[in-house]
Amino acid sequence: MSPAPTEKPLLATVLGKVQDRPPMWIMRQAGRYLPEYREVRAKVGDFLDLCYSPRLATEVTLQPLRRFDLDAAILFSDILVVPDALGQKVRFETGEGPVLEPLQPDGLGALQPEKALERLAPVLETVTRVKSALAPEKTLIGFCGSPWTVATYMIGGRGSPDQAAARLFALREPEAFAALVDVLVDTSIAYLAAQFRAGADVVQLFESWALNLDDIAFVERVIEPNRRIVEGLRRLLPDAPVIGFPRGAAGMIGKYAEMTGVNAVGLDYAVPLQFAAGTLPPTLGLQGNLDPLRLVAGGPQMEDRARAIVSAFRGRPHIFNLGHGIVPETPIAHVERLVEVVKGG
Ligand code: 1CP
Repeated sequence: MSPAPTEKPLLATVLGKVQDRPPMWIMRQAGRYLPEYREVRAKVGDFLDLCYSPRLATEVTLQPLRRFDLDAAILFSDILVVPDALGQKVRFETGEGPVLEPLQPDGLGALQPEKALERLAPVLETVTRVKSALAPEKTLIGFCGSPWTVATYMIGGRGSPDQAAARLFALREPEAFAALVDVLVDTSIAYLAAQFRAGADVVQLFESWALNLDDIAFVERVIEPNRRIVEGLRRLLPDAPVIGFPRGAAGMIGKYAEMTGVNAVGLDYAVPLQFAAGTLPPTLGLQGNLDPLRLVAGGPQMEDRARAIVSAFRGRPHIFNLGHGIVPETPIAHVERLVEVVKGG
């Protein structure tokens, strides 16, 4: 008889297993709060060069797991490698975030979906390298941005507090917007399937800008494209485990989970614990949802809230995480303490 495969507790939780202590990872766990990340980052010029270097991207993917007892590695890359691979050049300006040449309604023809996977080959090689370096009980998380979130950057040309450019584009140019979403859905399906084939155990759809949408727009721009990605992915890889993170979905989160078919949902920190525990289906995996600023401040307020989160979701599949990305000013000692609290009590 062949030996039982080593169980990956975090993957098992995504698939519905209830654990005594929640497995955990930290959103944006490889990044600027780590001195060893900043050291690697200083050696490369453009941020995208780091994403497209399998050797360096593998190194920074593994860095947080060397320091902390986390249950998963998340591929080091960015959601904006997809527009870049489609041929819409992306630059990262220091202190300013991403900058793209804003997409015009007549500019869709210039996108090159047929070239995207080839250009993403270095990222897929990173997945393979990380997989072979990772202990068997660790879960490897792949990801992409969801179509609406990626479209907000492609249309607006940068991050914005209200995504007004993309919201207006979707309303004024519905056909061009639908064509853009089609390109992003198809590219994301192929890209995520390739990540699974390269070694990812689970993928997360980052819908970081599921905010500022009325309920009609939420269904059309968030639920429907995410649903199509999950469906398309499972046509290629039945049972592919997917975590959806519709940040800001608020009262629509249950509908999002039900209609997209994701295995688990990431909760942002504004989702009330009792609302999530009381209204979301008991078999649905929940991930989250400590406010990243509680981790910056540390101390009893952080520890009490972390325990309250663990306790609210006890008895159901729960992955402990932050409710959004860790911020650069987070003290490492606070992360160490958080891991102790979640894992030990
Ligand atoms: O110079 C640098 O080091 C740039 C900082 C940085 C890093 C470390 C950016 C620029 N991206 C990343 C890595 C990254 N981005 C990862 C892998 C690291 C990990 O998780 O361990 C992941 C999963 C992302 C995903 C990502 N990129 C999202 C979704 C998650 C979220 O925070 O909501 C989004 C919205 C982006 C866009 C992006 N990339 C970088 C920045 C500063 C931004 C946000 C831009 C904005 O303010 O709108």
